[in-house]
Amino acid sequence: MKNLKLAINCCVILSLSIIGIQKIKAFSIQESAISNNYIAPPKKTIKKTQISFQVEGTCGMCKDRIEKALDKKGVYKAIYDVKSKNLTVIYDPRKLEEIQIHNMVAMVGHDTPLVKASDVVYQNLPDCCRYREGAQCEDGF
Ligand SMILES: [Cu+2]
Repeated sequence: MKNLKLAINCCVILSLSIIGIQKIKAFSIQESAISNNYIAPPKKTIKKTQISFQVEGTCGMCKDRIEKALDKKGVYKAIYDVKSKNLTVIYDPRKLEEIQIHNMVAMVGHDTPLVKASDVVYQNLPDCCRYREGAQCEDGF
């Protein structure tokens, strides 16, 4: 009887550890699929690059629009300061190139030093955001 109990216990432990191993395997397969066969370095070496450049904008709405445009995979942080017109972006250089960040901003209507927004997108901005015409917003900026 004691032996049987012991055997059952062993069985339970063995199957639990097999489940555990399978879970770990499934997880690493998923990981490598996401990163395109790229073997990710240990988590502590997350790569971050910080850049800053001028972006045309006039108000809080512009700030929201610009920051939302950068709410994308590979971007850790995007902060736009309306007063200085300075945009700071912290991103993963393995996932994005600098020019892509400029493109994301221009796509929502804001000119950057490298990419000019298309006229069509620009014309759809609210009146107070038309920085090319020297628009000023009422929210104090
Ligand atoms: Cu605006």
